[in-house]
Amino acid sequence: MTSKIRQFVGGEWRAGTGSAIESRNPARPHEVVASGHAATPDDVTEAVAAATKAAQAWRRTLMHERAAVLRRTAELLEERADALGLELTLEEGKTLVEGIGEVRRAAEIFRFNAGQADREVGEVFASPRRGERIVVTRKPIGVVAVITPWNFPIAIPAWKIAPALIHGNAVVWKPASIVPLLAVRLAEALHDAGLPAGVLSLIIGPGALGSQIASAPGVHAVTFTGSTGIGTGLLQLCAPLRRPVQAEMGGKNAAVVFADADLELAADQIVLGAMRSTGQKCTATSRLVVEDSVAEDLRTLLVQRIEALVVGDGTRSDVTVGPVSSGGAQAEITSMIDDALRGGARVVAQAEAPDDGHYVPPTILEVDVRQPIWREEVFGPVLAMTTGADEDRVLELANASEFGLSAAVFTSDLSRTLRIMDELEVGVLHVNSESAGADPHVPFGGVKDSGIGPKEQGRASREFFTCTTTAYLR
Ligand code: UN1
Repeated sequence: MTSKIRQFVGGEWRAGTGSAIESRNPARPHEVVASGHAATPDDVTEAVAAATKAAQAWRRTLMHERAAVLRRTAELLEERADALGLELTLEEGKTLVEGIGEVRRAAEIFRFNAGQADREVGEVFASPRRGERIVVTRKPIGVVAVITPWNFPIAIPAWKIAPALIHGNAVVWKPASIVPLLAVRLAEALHDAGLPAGVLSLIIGPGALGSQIASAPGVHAVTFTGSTGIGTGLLQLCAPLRRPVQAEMGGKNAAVVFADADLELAADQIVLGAMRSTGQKCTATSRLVVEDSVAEDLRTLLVQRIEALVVGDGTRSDVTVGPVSSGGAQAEITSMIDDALRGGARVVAQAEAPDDGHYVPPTILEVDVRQPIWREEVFGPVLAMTTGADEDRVLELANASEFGLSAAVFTSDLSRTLRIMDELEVGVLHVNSESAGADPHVPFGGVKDSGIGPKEQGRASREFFTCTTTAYLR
């Protein structure tokens, strides 16, 4: 049964009067999951006007009242997790375990952010002048444009919308148009939880609507997750408006394996990091650097694990890797693998994949580090591998990237770990675990071309979603 794509503007659900849009199941591409009509530029104008109006009252509600709405949203998402998780799998392709897990993760993010009301909200400083205190308070920034990708259709929206709301902002949200159904579900949960009209609007449609929201008069800040190309475009769009942009962008995350590592553990974690969510995470492991002396042993362990993967329709309980998101993504990733092979790369391991959906076989390639596949983000189940003679060379290879989101380091040497914490140019470092994964209570985000603006998640998120006033009280 096909679900309805609806727009949510100023507290009202509407059908949308733009062009016809639909989402399809990447495991069974003939199957339409949701259909309806895109929003129009007029919807955006209305949504921003509604947000501007609603923001005035929302910022004045008690933080604990806002927290109650977020907590109720978390409960509703948890109650609906199985149904929404299935819809997520049908629309985005990840396995059902990943789909349901993601809905629960979104609930957890709302619950963490509700808890912000119980934590300190400002700072007090001593004054060098007698009879004075200096107090730093935080206020909402106003109306925030939220632009989200397709690979985490509910968790990434949650980790932008929840902090925006708890800190008293109104939101105009444009999700990726290939996963509209989960966006509708999250807006429904917020509406059902009692979010006042206009505090959140949902605009589904082509990318131009995202640019319109980001640059609309009345919007104060833009938070974005997606490709480095689109993020850079948003930065350019917003610079002359002097509008802050938080952009979480690409990654080319390395796993680094030293000779002293537990190789079985490393092989397990590398395959999870590279292949979970079909490699479609900005935090996925997409490069592997191994110390020469253990490379052959690690290859053997990786081959066993890759061959054990079951690629297929994510609704099947035996499947461990789903399809990629679309036919376009499938064609692009396949051509990157083919180009790499033509350029001299060698297949280390490859799983079987069916040919009746948008599947790409999970693949590990041994590459020359001058090849594009070593540098460019693939966003699919592909891991490029090389070796290095010693710690210095291995770290040099790991750092030789324009990106700097996450890394996974495998070692049992504490001194080495401490050196690596200083030397690796990444925003998120996992030692003896896979490169992906992010807890809701700690900062998340990259360095170099992977991100710009304050970090997301945890208390760090308030750096973006609030502005401060430094008050000298005498
Ligand atoms: C994770 O590692 O579980 O777009 C989350 C992305 C990241 C989120 C990764 N912003 O893939």
